[in-house]
Amino acid sequence: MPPLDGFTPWPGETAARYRADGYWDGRTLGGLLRDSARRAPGRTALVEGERRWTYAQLDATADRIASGLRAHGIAAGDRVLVHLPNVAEFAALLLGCFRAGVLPVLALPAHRESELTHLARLSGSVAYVLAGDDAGQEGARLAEAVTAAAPTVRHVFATGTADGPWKPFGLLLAEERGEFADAASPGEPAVLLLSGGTTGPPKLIARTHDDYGYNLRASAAVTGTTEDSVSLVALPAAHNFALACPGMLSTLWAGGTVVLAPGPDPETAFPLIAREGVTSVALVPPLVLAWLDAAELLAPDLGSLRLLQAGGSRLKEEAARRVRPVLGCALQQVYGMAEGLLNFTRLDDPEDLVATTQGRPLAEADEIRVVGPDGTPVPEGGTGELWVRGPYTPRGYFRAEDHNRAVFTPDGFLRTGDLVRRLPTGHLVVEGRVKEVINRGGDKVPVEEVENHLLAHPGVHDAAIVGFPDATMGERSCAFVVAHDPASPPARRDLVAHLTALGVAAFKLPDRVRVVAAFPRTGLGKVDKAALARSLAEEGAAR
Ligand code: J2J
Repeated sequence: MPPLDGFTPWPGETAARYRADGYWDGRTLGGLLRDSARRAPGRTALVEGERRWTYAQLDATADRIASGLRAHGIAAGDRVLVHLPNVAEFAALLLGCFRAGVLPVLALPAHRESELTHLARLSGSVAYVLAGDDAGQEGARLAEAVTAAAPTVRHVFATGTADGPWKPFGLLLAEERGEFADAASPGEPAVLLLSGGTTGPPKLIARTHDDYGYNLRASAAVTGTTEDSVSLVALPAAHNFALACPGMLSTLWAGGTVVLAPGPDPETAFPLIAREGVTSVALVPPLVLAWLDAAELLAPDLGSLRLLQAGGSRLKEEAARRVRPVLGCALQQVYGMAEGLLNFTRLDDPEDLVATTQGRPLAEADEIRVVGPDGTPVPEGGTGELWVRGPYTPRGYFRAEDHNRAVFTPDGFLRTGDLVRRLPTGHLVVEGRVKEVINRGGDKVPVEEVENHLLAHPGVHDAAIVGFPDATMGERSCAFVVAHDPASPPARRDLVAHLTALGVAAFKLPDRVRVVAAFPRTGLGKVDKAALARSLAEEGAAR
């Protein structure tokens, strides 16, 4: 298999060190399930609704999918765009891909034509897999849009029973023919994850079997995930947090049980927790708040729950301190990124650290710098941008050379764009960011991408998006617009319809729109977004 072009490997010496120190163990992600299945074939691996799979059954299904991919001419090194909710097919497909050396490209369920066509083209995917039933007509539109925009896409498969411009997912399941010989190489990319937001169009991050394998094993260790664990996957499993920290894959590596929830709301999750004896779950902060409020109201049976992980955006201290008394389980804060670096509060950390910090790095080998605007370290305890280099933080985005030159330092540090403060214990507090992303309760709104979409509206002369504080979501988005014709400026309704027609994920739609005559400018002539944010704050105060 030729090496994948567009992937930036770690330098040879660094890679050798990670291998020698045991971070990279030379195994493949396809092997992780095989090992668990050999240890305990009869244990329950996966639960989705009324459907259940033992490890032996899931393992055999992964083999059948690996063969099915081959039967459709999908070879090792090929990419497949995966756009599925939390259904068993998602797990089976991923494991089959790993075994076949095929790279899943993980789109989020909320993504629409705009994101999907971009991801299909960027990755050069040969197939697109979507949920046929749930999406109905929408699914047909997406399938047509992706195949029309990305000529590399030769196959579309859909789960469910609805007819559409696709083949049924079941065709990917070849007849059982015994164990599929693992076709992957540990040093090569295993999966392409979507970045939580950078400048310009969405970026992908290629994670290797070696690096993601470490991510899985170490996440299991730091969360106490074992074969006795029952992990509820309530956030979209396609997101790094719910996929591998520990989420779905790390739990399977540890031999525990994965329970896929159709949604993260308390009404769905609480009965599942009681029914399946769920021991851990990962949530974004707005959901933590929703769970806390619902638990106070409903007094559900959450007796089995031992750990609630909160991450994706900053959890307020007040919410953090309610977790144990209200939900009866421990809290773990997680500050992670699809780019690699993960920080966790530890299970034996003092309560104050758990309530007030976003954790410390997972690996001893994670090299952390906290730097000022000039790139030199800030004094110990000061706030600065986090730079990182380490055994599960790849050295470049996938096929994004120009961007990589701007975002990675010549010696391989990723400039995360997050502003952090480091305590003497090594714990980090996320204080803000310098990157142009709005963190809407864990959903990342890529500002530049949405601004460009707004500029395509005939009534928009110029557009600038800023965040504003929100008690539940942490932040929401406001689009400031300069109209082409000040006498008839576009309304929010028009702009939302425009973005929806372009196929932009719903969480990127601006929560507010403000029409202005001109943008305030900084001394350098750039749009003064701080001034725009202040004008929103004044508006709020004047109410
Ligand atoms: C503040 N900001 C946070 C936190 C992420 C585990 C957990 C989260 C993600 C994730 C992930 C934050 N407090 N606790 O992949 O495995 C913001 C930062 C970060 C960006 C990454 C995981 N946790 N953030 O959120 O790739 O700004 O990953 O750089 O979606 O989310 O976004 P994403």
